[in-house]
Amino acid sequence: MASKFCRHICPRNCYNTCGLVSLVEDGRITGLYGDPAHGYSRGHLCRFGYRYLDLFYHPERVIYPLRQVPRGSGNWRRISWDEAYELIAGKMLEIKERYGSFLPVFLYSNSGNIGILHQAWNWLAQALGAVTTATGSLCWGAGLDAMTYSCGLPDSPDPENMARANYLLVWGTNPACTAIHQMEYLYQIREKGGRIVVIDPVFTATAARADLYIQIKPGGDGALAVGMARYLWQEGLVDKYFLENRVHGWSAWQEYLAGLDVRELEEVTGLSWKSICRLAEEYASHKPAAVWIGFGMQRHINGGQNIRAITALAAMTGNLTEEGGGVYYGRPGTGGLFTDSWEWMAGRGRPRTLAVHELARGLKKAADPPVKMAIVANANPLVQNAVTRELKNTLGELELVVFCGHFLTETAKAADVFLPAATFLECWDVVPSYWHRWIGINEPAVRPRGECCSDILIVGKLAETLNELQPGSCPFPYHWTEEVWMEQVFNREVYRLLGIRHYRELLAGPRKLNLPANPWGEGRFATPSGRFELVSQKAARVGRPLLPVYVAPAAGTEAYPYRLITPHNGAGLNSQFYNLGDVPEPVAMVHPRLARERNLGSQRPARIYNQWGEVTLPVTITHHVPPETIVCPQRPLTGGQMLNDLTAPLAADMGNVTCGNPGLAYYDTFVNISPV
Ligand SMILES: Nc1nc2c(c(=O)[nH]1)N[C@H]1C(S)=C(S)[C@@H](COP(=O)(O)OP(=O)(O)OC[C@H]3O[C@@H](n4cnc5c(=O)[nH]c(N)nc54)[C@H](O)[C@@H]3O)O[C@H]1N2
Ligand SMILES: Nc1nc2c(c(=O)[nH]1)N[C@H]1C(S)=C(S)[C@@H](COP(=O)(O)OP(=O)(O)OC[C@H]3O[C@@H](n4cnc5c(=O)[nH]c(N)nc54)[C@H](O)[C@@H]3O)O[C@H]1N2
Ligand SMILES: [Mo]
Repeated sequence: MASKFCRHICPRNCYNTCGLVSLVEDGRITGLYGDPAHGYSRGHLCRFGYRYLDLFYHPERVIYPLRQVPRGSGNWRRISWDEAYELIAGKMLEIKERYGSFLPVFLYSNSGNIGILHQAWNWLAQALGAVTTATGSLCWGAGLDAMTYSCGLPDSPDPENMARANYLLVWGTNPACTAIHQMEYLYQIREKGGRIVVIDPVFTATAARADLYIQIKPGGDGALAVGMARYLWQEGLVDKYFLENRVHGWSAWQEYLAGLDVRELEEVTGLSWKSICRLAEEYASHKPAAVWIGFGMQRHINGGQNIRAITALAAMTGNLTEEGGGVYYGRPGTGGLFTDSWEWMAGRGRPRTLAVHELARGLKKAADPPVKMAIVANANPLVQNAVTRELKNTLGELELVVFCGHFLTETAKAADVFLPAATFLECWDVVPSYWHRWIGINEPAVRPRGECCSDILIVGKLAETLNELQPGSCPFPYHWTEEVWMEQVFNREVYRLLGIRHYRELLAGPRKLNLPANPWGEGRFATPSGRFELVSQKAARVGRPLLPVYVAPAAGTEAYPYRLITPHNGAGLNSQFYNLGDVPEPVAMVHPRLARERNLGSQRPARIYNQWGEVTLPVTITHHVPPETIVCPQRPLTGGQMLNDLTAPLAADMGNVTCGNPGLAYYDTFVNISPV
């Protein structure tokens, strides 16, 4: 029996980006394990990683191109790839003929697979130039901008070094659910006597494992941070040398802190002044102290500003540059590291960009020319984006909708054509992490199932068809094989940082980028002043506050008084893995007081509604959530319901600088609830 082992990197949009090894016997993958050579995941996987083969060989996986006539009918039939490409390319060219450019074609790819070669659809958009795309991040844009204002570049220390901290504030992230391998480093902090504090409106699985849990009011983080800053300043618990030599704007910041109204901070945070001071005292007296700023915290209209205030604490105490200490957030994976732009991308006109937080509105309103066709790949916007019902209606009005993915998701069901994508077990790729520094290679273990094809080769074939139908219409290099693409994206700088000369060397095992453990360890910042910036002219120029002042959180209305938080779910990853079975039913978590107020019964269905939509879910009554907040961990629902029907198309305060448009304030959605 012929057998071999192959190396992989999990390409899900996740902190962990684990290494895997597959066992292939007679052309079939028979085993999948954690790669012990991966220095961050160290041979471990998560509950989904261990089940990839069930997904790979899933009976419902779509492995042939399909066409649905009419759209939405469920009447899918198998078509050939040639038919699919000709249909799509033909429509694109017909549109171009009618409107004079590809601008009516909307190309949308998100984070289904974060591998570099899975940027394929974005690269196609760049090759075509004048198309319609979406910018802004559903994920982490507000925080990236905040880090840019404070520190110059969005970057983060090596998370393995977190274990060296003696104190850790886990602020608005729930790693027990969303970053399972980082928990190991958290436990190391505790084992050596360090302290872990969780700041979250919800008593999470991570909070349950902390030394101290602080239940903050949602969006009140900036108020807590400036309150702590005031105490540190008043008590002289600051690093004077650092403030005088490495920080821009210290005196302006002191003036602001002096004028703060303590009662107001108590009101906004829901915490007593005494407990705010105690937290500041603890934070300042343990060195090195680290803050892990989560993505959850920035999904608010004041999220970016709140993060600026938190980074100020690390600067004031000098923790920012300490080994193990400082602020952890994340680092854009490509970050200029891998090559992702080429000459052939230039010169075809500029794209029209729609803000992703209000995509439905943008698509509908686009005029001169209107949007007529959509290609959606690597994404499930009818589950994951805001106001999903509106988005569905808008897609329904287009002339052609193309979906590229693995399963008949909500978005796929709204398409005319389904293009079956290969999975990471069937194609080449390199998948950098936005959290740790390990880089591994993904090699195809087996040929793609059925007629599946990797995204990069699908895009290539589409480009080739465009050129066949109209020579010169698409400069995307369709003759490049996956291996040529790999050669292209790796460059001398990556090779230098990895200490290798060719990407194939990574088949022997992942390697770690040779980067400083703390990007700010030397006290140098890529800001205009070269210092950590409390005062940011860059922020002021785009209408953000000059200083990291706290901005009031969003509030409900009389009609919709309760906040709906839809955090990431331990039962799946975004909309993925819910088709594996053994998944707990979706629920709405409410506090006993709210249950009494609204007459809600335990496990009884309740209607949750606002101006955008409604869903009906069974209620779980728990003290783990605050009384004014309903918590529904995000996931696809069944029976045609969509949680994100409720999600308001609301912009976060930041995101434009790093992502081209603001992030989405998912957790500033307000609803009402009543028993059914
Ligand atoms: N309510 C609420 N909504 C949220 C959030 C929230 O906190 N609350 N969080 C937001 C965040 S942080 C994010 S990142 C977004 C994520 O939004 P998306 O990136 O749209 O979400 P995914 O569910 O990961 O959908 C990816 C789709 O890609 C497909 N896919 C996987 N691999 C491949 C591949 O190799 N090729 C192709 N073509 N397709 C593939 C999957 O099958 C899946 O259908 O959701 C956002 N939505
Ligand atoms: N199992 C699993 N893992 C995942 C994902 C998944 O869906 N499932 N998704 C991946 C992706 S795309 C992302 S972006 C990350 C996200 O992972 P996280 O960084 O953990 O982000 P969230 O789940 O959005 O929110 C984390 C916490 O923030 C809290 N929070 C909400 N509002 C506030 C606030 O105003 N202040 C404070 N202090 N806390 C607040 C929420 O209650 C929640 O417990 O996880 C990744 N990993
Ligand atoms: Mo995300």
